[in-house]
Amino acid sequence: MFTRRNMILSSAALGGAALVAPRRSLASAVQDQPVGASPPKGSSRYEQTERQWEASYAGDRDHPILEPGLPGRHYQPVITPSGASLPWKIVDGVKVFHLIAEEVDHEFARGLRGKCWGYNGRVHGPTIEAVEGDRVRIYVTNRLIAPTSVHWHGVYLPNGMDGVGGLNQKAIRPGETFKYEFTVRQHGTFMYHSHHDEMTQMGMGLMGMIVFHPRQPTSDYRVDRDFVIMLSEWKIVPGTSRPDPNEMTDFNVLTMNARAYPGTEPLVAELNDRVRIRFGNLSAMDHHPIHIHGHFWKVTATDGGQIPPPAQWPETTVLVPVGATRDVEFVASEPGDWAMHCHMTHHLMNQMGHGMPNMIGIDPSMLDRNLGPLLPGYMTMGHDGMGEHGVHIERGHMAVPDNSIPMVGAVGPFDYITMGGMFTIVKIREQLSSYDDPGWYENPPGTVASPATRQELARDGVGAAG
Ligand SMILES: [Cu+2]
Repeated sequence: MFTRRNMILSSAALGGAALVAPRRSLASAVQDQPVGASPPKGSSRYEQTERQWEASYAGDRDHPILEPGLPGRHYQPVITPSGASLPWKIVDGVKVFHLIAEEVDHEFARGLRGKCWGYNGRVHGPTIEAVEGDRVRIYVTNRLIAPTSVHWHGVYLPNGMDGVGGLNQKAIRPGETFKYEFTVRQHGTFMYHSHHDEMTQMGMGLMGMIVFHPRQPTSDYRVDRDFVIMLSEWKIVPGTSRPDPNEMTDFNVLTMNARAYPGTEPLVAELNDRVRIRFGNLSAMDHHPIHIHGHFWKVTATDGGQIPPPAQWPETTVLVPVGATRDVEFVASEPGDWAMHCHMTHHLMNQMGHGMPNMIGIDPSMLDRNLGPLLPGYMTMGHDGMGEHGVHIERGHMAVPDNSIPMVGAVGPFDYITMGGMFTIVKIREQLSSYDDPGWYENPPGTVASPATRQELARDGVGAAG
């Protein structure tokens, strides 16, 4: 229950004093302040509110270890498009995972590969899934050329398991295997990432998602499709394959689960499926407003936990800040191929979108004629925008450097799709025999925007050019 008192308590907890003050004394300090309509101190309603606050913010440090949660029985596994979940085994009632940090030859999209760092042969690392009450033991083997560590972002755990190199543990040297162990005391969407030489190692791809399922899910937790998407950004100079982790502003490969459109795998749902998408953002410098077409969603959780239903809010664009997760949920009520993408237009460009001169409105034909004898095949681009780049590259009119991808897009069912990067498609179909990619949507007759006829223009009194 959100009351004014809770809000005051929680905002007090966000203040600097909370870093050193024991929770109990902080709460009692706040008790002395007059707080409008909150229940009187000492009343049972007051104590109940206090307990709820403590429970929702502190979790249960003595959470019992329960039998390991099993897929299909205790939880419905999540789907990581273009990715996978990390396998585990049970040893004496403990769920045992093994992450191996290593160099990975990773494909961002057809035509662009990177020498990245990842886990278990993947960029990003596989999604770690567990259930509240699970005792988890996660081995981390370092096969990199540099020391590393793994931090479990948003997770309650003993301080020495938090994975901050130098602060909480010795860095894991190349060749060493460390062991992290804790009891899962919460549910929600979290992340893991290197917390040693962070700029370099996260810029190289050392990150992944964590999902903890509730032990006793309420009916509103159940969904039909539960997707996980990590947002990140890279700098890869066209013609090279090593991400540049020193880049600070000019990222040119923007990814969902480390894939750039057209490399992203679509999200497939059947009509009226309940869909959850768990976004995480570990980009170096950019927040990403992720927008869905044809629907709105509710923001249902952050990496601070579930938002009570009365406090959830509807949006069509959820801002996923750096270092945060956001869960959104919606009903797939509208059939079709719906775009879902970051709304920052520069995050919809693949490599080469940056550092271009502004040519809008300039007639380049004279320049091209003059340069033709010197540079056969030369074509000035950009005088009508960037949309034509992809088309020219796709048709072979324009060469691109080895190991690089066009600025934008891919061939779509109607025309060239002029978006790349942090873009994917939510495919909703009335009937599905499987959740495999169903291909392009077949629009019912008369439901596609098309050129107006002469008769229609005359009927509606709309003057047409030409
Ligand atoms: Cu973005």
